[in-house]
Amino acid sequence: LSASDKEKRGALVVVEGLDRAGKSSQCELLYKSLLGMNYKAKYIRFPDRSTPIGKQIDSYLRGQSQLDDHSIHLLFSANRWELAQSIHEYIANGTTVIVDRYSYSGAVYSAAKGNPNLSLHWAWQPEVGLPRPDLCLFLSISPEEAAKRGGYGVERYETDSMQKRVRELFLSLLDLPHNDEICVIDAGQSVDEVAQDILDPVLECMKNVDSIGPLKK
Ligand code: DGP
Ligand code: NA
Ligand code: NA
Repeated sequence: LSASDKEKRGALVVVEGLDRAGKSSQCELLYKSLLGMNYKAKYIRFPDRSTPIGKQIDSYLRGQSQLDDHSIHLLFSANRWELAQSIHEYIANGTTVIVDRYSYSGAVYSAAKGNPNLSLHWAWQPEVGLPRPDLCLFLSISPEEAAKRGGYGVERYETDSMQKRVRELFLSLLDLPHNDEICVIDAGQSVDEVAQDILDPVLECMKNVDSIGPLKK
């Protein structure tokens, strides 16, 4: 690494997509690639099921508890806020943070439930002020293709109708002005091809990091 690379802050890179788009595998590959290139990197995923709030979310997702739609929505958001300070700290010390799901999943999955009192706009508001990603990689795959990958599991949102609505809402969110840093990746390709498509924009983004700001309305 050059001297100027060492002084730079880390980048905040978010990976988003439907269930079974390959996010977690790609996050791990990206994490290992960056370490292999001697960059400091950290991999985190949301929901972080290890915290007390995360345990409530885990129980909800596995169908072991019922919660009001707004209530669970705010818990997911609170789970991101729990880690906001440590994300800032990692980035400040030069560590690039790779995040498996973030505010985009947060807004989209809740709005996809079709509750008339829970719009995408409402769902976005608790995210305002969280560390704003430098880059969001959207792993794009059709719900049909995703479902073929070993089938969905038993968790709450893993149904065809839910995934279809989630995809439509993801696509509508990509057009909004707070998301100008989005990069759409064809996640229907092989694991290696997807990894290659991801690495270039991430390295480019790491070169160009500027001051970090908050997510906007
Ligand atoms: P994962 O562990 O990545 O498979 O995510 C668990 C499930 O939770 C997945 O179906 C997506 C959903 N999810 C992730 N984040 C949020 C969120 O902030 N809000 C809601 N409603 N759902 C979320
Ligand atoms: Na899942
Ligand atoms: Na995943």
